[in-house]
Amino acid sequence: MTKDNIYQDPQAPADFTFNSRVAEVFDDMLQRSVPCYHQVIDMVATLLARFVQPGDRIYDLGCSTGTTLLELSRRMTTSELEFVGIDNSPAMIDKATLKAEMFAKQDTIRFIHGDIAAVELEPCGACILNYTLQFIRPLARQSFLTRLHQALKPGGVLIISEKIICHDLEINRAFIDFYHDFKRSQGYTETEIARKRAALENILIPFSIRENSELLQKSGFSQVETFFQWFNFASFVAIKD
Ligand code: GEK
Repeated sequence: MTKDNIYQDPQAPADFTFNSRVAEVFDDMLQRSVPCYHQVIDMVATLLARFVQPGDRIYDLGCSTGTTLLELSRRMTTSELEFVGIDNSPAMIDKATLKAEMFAKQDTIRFIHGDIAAVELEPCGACILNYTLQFIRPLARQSFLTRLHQALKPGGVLIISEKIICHDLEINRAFIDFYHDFKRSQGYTETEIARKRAALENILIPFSIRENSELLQKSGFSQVETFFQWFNFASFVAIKD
């Protein structure tokens, strides 16, 4: 796995983009930047095993290099599921496609280049949006989630993981400090942490748990629960009635 040292470079882009340089180091970047990344995938697999039906289509929206779908397809082999990953970064889709070929999963998983806020979604049993809604413009989020609600079959499941903010400023500050401690423990320097933070300003826009839950409810999901939280990261599950 290629090591992420993008923000050691003073010439790194001022605004974060999912270009080929990022795609190259992305698996290392996510593991070292998203607390409990693999545990969350594990919990997603557990939830899906419970809620999806044989033959269901499972979308991973903002699938990046395909890690989640590769893991799901490895674990959920019995019920003939159709796995579809969509991402608007060509470099990510190229990498995901290569990884699927490497693990002989090219017949089980389709990776599609497209804007998740615009592509036509076919009826599905599950939608996964891990660490991706935060990159969709806040004003576009509700209509986007409403489209996901429409695409899901009754009983279908939506899974969302996000970086989150807290309404209490002191708690918010503490959670961000704990997150930066985590990044230091993963080998990132102060400069890398500060540069990445500046590059994500106005690009990654986190909501609170309450705002995300309200957004999901306004988009048609009456059942919403948090199934995981690590300080300023949370995962939600919502079921379509
Ligand atoms: C994982 N879920 O491994 N349309 C399609 N893709 C988009 C859009 C959009 N409008 N906006 C952003 N992306 C993955 C990690 S990363 C999270 C998701 C992060 C894509 C973008 O290209 C990138 O691949 C992904 O969403 C976000 O669990 O980098 O913090």
